[in-house]
Amino acid sequence: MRENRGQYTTITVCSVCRCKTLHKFLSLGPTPLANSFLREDQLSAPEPYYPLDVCFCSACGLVQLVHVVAPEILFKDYAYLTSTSKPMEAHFARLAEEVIWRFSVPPGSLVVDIGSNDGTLLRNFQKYNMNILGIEPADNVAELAMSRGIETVNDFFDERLARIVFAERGQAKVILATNVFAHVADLEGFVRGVTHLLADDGIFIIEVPYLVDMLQKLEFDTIYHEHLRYFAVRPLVTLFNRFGMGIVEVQHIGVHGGSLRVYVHKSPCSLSSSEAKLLELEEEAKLGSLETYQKFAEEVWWVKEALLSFLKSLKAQGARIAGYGATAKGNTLLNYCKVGTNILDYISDTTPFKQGRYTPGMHIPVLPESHFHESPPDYALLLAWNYAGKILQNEEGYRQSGGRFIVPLPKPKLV
Ligand code: DWN
Ligand code: ZN
Repeated sequence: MRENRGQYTTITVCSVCRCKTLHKFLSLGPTPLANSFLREDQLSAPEPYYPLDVCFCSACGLVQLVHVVAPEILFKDYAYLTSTSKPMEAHFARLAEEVIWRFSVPPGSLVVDIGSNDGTLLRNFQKYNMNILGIEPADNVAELAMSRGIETVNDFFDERLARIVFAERGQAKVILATNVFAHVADLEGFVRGVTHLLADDGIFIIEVPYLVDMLQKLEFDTIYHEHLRYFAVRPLVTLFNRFGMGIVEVQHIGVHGGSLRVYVHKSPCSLSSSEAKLLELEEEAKLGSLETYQKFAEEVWWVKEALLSFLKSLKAQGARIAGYGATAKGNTLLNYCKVGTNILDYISDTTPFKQGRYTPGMHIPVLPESHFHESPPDYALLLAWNYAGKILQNEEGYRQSGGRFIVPLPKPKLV
């Protein structure tokens, strides 16, 4: 473990409303970065750990991390590739079609994807002859996208970059930010950049994990340093209002354990029925009350105890257990619950970059999925629980031959 003062900052005001009304309710303890998979030669070196604490703003309702790790440390070299999860490819193909048909986006329109990763989403817009542009800060990932024919600016998106893109390419008809809005350190600069680059009749679309799902399904492993905020509709309304923008529609979708897809215009608009319905749901879920979060923190502690004793009892019976999916969220789960190589023999994963490496903190070897099929464990701990449906279907053979999946949350369950 290594202390990293100077590489993270501690927030004093809310990143949405700028109030100082922040209440810390959960600490997952010093934790390594969720995507810092290690090479074998790095295993004996001290590993950087950062505090992982969460607070609630009682003024606007935003849930956010207390400590912000410098974006260059998190995102310049990145392990996660969208295309390694087949269900996400299908999800993004549907998203592109919905956007194009719903907003009648004509061919040739500028479509900008912020946090474009390997270009999985943009490829779908390319098929419809859109003028596509990816913005991706990770050098290795941007390079891969370029090699796949996706024009990509290798940089962080902010107001400065928005002005450059605008000067070179004109205004964007569509700006997408899927699974990146919660990751942005300078949220205000980001939104200002969007208002600058977006055409007056353009549409800005974000997808973020939904706080209600995280609380109700105890998805505490969604918490890691990359995710600075855990959004609900109410703080999003406050945020976009501050910039004179308006939410056109909000969809509650299934990806990543339950997410919000939000369609935003550059100008204010009246409250949509979808927005009103979710605001009501948030009232019912008591998202405005600190006690809701304190209760969540207690439940998180209980689920850790339950998972660990469940896995230990299987081990005591001589079971062989492996992890399935070396996910970022899995590393929160493993580090917080202290599940190491005493419990998991290995974790199988489809991402070439992760294979042959070790998980941050617990140092569990990551092996290709072929290994899972050649040497199937008695139990597979499903760390990629967000794809449970698809994975259980794909692994029908493993299950038929007696293998069992363990779904860890909201409480450990055998499938
Ligand atoms: O926001 C973020 C989300 C979108 O992606 C990031 N900050 C980082 C990343 O989080 P994650 O790693 O928890 O995401 P996934 O999509 O749950 O990761 C899936 C992982 O599991 C990948 O490494 C691929 C792997 N996988 C697998 O081995 N077999 C995935 C599937 C579907 C499979 O069948
Ligand atoms: Zn606030």
